[in-house]
Parts: sequence; C-alpha cells; structure tokens
Amino acid sequence: DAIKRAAAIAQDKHPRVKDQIITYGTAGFRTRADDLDHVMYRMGLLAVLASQSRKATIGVMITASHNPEEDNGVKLIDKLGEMMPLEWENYATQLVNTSDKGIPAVIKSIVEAEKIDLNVKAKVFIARDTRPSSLSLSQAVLQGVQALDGHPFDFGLLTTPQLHYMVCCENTNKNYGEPTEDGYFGKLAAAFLKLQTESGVKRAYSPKVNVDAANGVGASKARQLQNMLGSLLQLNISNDGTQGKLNYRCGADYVKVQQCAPDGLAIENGMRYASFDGDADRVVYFYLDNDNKFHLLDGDKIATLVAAYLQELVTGSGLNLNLGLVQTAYANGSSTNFLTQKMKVPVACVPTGVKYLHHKAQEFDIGVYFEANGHGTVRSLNIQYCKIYLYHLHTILEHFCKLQTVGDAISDLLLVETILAYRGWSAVDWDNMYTDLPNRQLKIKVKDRTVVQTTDAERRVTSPPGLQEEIDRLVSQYKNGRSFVRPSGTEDVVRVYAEAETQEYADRLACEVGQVVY
Ligand code: NG1
Ligand code: ZN
Repeated sequence: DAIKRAAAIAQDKHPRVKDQIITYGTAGFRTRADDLDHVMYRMGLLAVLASQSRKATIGVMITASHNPEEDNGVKLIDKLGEMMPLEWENYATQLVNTSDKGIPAVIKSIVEAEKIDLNVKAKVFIARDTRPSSLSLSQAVLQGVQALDGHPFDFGLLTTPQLHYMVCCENTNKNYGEPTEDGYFGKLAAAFLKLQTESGVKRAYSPKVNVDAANGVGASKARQLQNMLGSLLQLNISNDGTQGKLNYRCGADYVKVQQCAPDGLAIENGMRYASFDGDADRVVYFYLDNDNKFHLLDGDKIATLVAAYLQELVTGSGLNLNLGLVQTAYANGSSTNFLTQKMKVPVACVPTGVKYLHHKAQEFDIGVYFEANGHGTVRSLNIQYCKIYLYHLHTILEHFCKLQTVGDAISDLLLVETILAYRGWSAVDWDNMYTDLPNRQLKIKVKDRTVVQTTDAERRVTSPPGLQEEIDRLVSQYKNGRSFVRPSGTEDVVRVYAEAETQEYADRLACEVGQVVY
C-alpha cells in the first residue's frame, strides 16, 4: 500500500544517512542544508497527513530565514496560515528521527492518534526561498507528498508570508483574496493606493525608500510590488542577490544585531532605508543623521509608530475598542516606557517567538505585536465592527494585516509608509518619538544551553542556581541598567541582552553578564 511504498522510496531515494537527532523548533527544522534531504521528504509525507486530518490545504515552506546561506529549514503552515500546534511539532520530530524502516510505524501512530482518513484527498502548497539548496530540497518535499498520493502545488519562489497568504486564501474559499501572486500584490497595492488617496499625503513626505533585500527572495517580490505602485512609492532595491551572498553582512538581522548599515548600498544622510531578512518576514528601518551617525528604527519603533497611529484613529472614532501592544523581553526599555506612560497604551510581555505574540495579541480588540528584530503585525478580531465606523482602520487591518500570522516585511513596509505619508514624517521625525536606550546583544557558546531556564517571559533565570542573583548584582551597578539571558530556540547558544545609560555601559554590562553565564 501507499505507506509501504512511501517507506521504500524513502530508503531508496531519500535515506536518513546520519544518526543525528534533529528537532522541530520555533522555526521548524533548521540546520545545515546537507543534512536535510530526508527531513524534507518526510515533511512531504507529514503534510499529506496534516492535510487529510484538517481536510484542508497545508503549506510547506523551505527556508532558513536569516541564517547563513549554507543552512536551510522547513516548516508546516496550518490551514488558516498559522503555525502547526504542538502535537504536530512532536509528530514531525518523531517522523524525521526514525530509521527509514521505522517510517510506516510512525505514520500509523499519527493516523491513529489523529483519526485520519487516508482516503481524503490531500493538497499541499510548497514554496521556497532563494538558497542554492532550496530547489532540490523542495523537490524532496514534492516527492514525499506524491508518495502518499497527495496533490502538491509548487509555487516556486515565495516569501514566507506569501505562502501563509496562499494557504489561508485557498482554505477560506477565496472570499478573502485569490491565492496567487497577483491576488497578493493586487490587494496590497490597492489598499496602499486607497489609503494614500483618501487620507492624503503631506508634502513633506518623500516616497523614496532604499531597500536592502538581504540578497534574498524579498528583492524580486519588492520589484513586483513596485511595478504596481508607479511613483506613489519608489523602492530602490539593493542586495538583490545578483552580487552578494544571502544574509552575509546585510539583511534585517545583521543590521539589528550589529547596529550598523549593511554592505552593498551607499548610505547617505537624508534618505530612508529598510532591511528585509532572507525570507522577507521581518523588516527594520535605518538612516544616517547629519553627523553621519547611524540610527536604527527597529521592530519597537515600528510598533510604536503603528500603535500611536491606530490609537489616534480609535480615539477619533469615539469607539470603545481596547488597543494594546505585545512585546518580548528584547523590547527597548524606552519603547515600553513611552507606550505605557506617554501614550497610555497597555503593553504585555511574552516569551520570544511570533506565535506567543500572535496569541497574546488576540486578548485586545486591536493587538499590535512586534519583536524588536522586526517580526510582527496587527491582530484584530473586530474587523467587521470597525468597518462601519473606522474606514481607514478597517482598510489597514483587513488588507495589510489580516492574513499576517507571522509578520510580513512587504506589507509592514507599506503600513509604515502609509503612516509616514499621513504624518508627513521623515525617518528623523519618526525616530524622535522616543530615544532608544543603548543596548547590546551577545551570543555565548556553552556546553549545554538547556541548563539555563527562565521565567517571567524570559526576563528572569530560575536555573542554574545563583545566576539571577549575580545578574541582579551586576545590573544594580548601572543607571537604567537591565539585562537578561535565555537559551536560543534556533541556535546552540545562550543569548545575553543588556541595556544601560550609554553604549559603553550597555556593552560592559552585556560582557559582565556573559562572563557569569559562561
Ligand atoms: P532565538 O534563537 O530563540 O532567540 C530567534 C529570534 C526570535 C525569532 C526566532 C525565529 C532574537 C533575539 N530571537 O530566536 O525573535 O525571530 O529566531 O526566527 O531575535
Ligand atoms: Zn524570516
């Protein structure tokens, strides 16, 4: 039968050659591309089961986001564009780590646990980023889908959020939009145009944005968008993959962590810049001031810009809608202060990982959520209610944000530009909302990162004993000092974050905390 045949193909064409355990983490499976062929094939099999279980189309995205070009990864997308629930992450880990011969038994146990009807027609959407390894890995997924008699549809190159959009549109009977690239870009471009025409563009606004596309898939996609926008928005795209290497000294993660401009573009003062990551689900902005000093406008600055604007719309409408912001421990302390004290916007803090932010955001009528690194969007469960009273708010939520269960560099860029145009702001004006506390992030290689355990949305350490007391002691020596450590969910490191009154102090505090972790 199909299961036996699938196992035979696994052994023959996609064997598991190394006896190494790999787990489905926050971002799916992610490791060196060379170790992923059998993982991809088996994820194709699992996608068929997921599709049969859900009686819906399931997505499989091949990318390792901001990781180096040599890495790759894969994650499943559930029927409404969300991440798969924990049980399915566990099934994925089981199926990937069994021997080739063990495949039928694991499949049968999943079929039993989820009461799957193997006769249901399965449909799987597949897409990939621009890594050299992605094409052959996506073919392994495709063969996995076919081995269990599922119907694969290969979109080729897409950004991660585009695939989320396709899956969600397909499963909502297309009443939201067409599951095609034309559908996606058409929707974004139409909303952008409409907002610009109806709320007006202040003369001080310059529609020129320089985009660092991380040498990834975001470059060609941003060009497709540009073609639909004419002169309303002028995207000048660098790091488009024709010369540089993916994510190497460029892209959102590099710019955020190194706090400097990427290679591959000539930065001038007076201009506005945006950096995407390798699969274009994150965006950060930056600029050079008149003294040629680099300024970062990260996820916290985007969240603040968006929350303040939406709050204005809500207040203006007189409606009783509660608006809140969700952040992680990495959010700059100044942003949290500004929002809670000046703007009176409630702020919740959750552990790292978009799925926690996305989930928490639903506790508000309008929940803005962003990680400091530029991952985020707005979640609103009251769109129908807003529609009648709040036309602009509705357009924003419905067209830029509704299908973004992970954040989307392209739609977030349009959202930021909409607000800047409405306010007539430059990057400097936006940056002046509040001043970031100087901060530093470090990675520490340790023998076993799982020894570090945390509580209180990762802001405090519970293990090893004594570590939190040491951190408290160090932090108390710095004015406006704050620091925490946590094990990474995507790399074999412990991350250290510190902020303080000056850059020198933030650097020093991060170093000192790093030493006690080590
Ligand atoms: P880890 O490695 O767990 O810190 C990183 C990012 C997350 C999220 C995930 C998934 C930081 C500090 N962490 O997680 O925000 O983006 O990767 O891609 O930026
Ligand atoms: Zn990404």
